[in-house]
Amino acid sequence: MDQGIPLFPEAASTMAGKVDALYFFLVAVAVFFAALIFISLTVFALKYRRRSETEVPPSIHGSTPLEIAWSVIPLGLVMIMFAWGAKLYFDAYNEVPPDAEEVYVVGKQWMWHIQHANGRREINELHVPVGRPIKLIMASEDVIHSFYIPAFRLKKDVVPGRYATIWFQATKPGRYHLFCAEYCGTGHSKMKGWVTVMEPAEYQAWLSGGVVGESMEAAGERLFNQLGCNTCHRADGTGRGPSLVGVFGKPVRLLSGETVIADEAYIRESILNPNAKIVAGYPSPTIMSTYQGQISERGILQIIAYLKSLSKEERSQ
Ligand code: HEC
Ligand SMILES: [Cu+2]
Repeated sequence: MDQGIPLFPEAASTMAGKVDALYFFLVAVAVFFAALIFISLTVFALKYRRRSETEVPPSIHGSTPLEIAWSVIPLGLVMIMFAWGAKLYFDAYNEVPPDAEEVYVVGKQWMWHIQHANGRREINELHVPVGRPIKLIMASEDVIHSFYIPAFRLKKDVVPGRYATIWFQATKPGRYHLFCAEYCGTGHSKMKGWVTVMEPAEYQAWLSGGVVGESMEAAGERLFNQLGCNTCHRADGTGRGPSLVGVFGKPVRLLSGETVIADEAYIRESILNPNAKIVAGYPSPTIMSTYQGQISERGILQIIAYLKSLSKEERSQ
């Protein structure tokens, strides 16, 4: 892989072929028109060159069919590019398969912290099984980073203050480059690593091999109790705040009359800026104080994993 400069990065995800097809189409259109223009330029220059000092060409006053042709054909072509590109974008970033395995990623100057649901952590390394959809839930601890795996044709900015989610399905075991694709300070060029795609059995062994700490869920539960969230948010609903059992993924009625889905971003905002959205039936301003500065992005992701598990338990009952 390190020999020479390959013309094309390896293709190792279900998206790669689709992105390349669009890319080849764009290149083909560009090459076709570039050739058409250069050839006509040369032919016309030769064919219609001035042959004598007195030669005066006939004057031409426009042509409606020509005008229509050179407006409609390019319009058709760019609409194809637009629709094709938009479809790929939605496939890549929005249509996350519901059975995707979740992996949590935190970017910080200048490394990628990765944590798997069972608690296994890695830095600048991401291990995934082949042939299974993986969803990455990504946050930044400081500035904008961009998570980039060329072999998967996958790139997503990770902006502080919000979650970025992407998914992929690797198709080929191997080791692939991982980069930060957004200039993020002096150490930016060192913010890179490897994605290792493994056979499922090998991956399972790897996953359970190096767990030193607790699962995301368990860490979240511990934090939840440590920070005193459990004193107000009691499972039986008798606390000063609402019970958070079964809240994740469901619609929440707000004091403002709006209804929002309790997704990752909503939970994060509830912890860092509790007044932004107050649950219907509770006083404004809220009695919940902000946890800004008391909890890291990773801690918030752990609490989210814990709240998700509370929703799953409820569903399976
Ligand atoms: C002093 C009591 C109190 C503490 C401590 C507290 N909360 Fe809250 N929390 C509330 C109240 C009251 C609400 C409902 C009003 C609102 O939306 O702010 C709430 C709302 C929420 C919501 C939105 C719930 C929903 O049903 O939509 C989440 C999520 C949440 N809190 C998480 C946390 C977490 C995580 C912690 C600990 C880091 C925490 N809270 C600590 C009182 C508290
Ligand atoms: Cu970076």
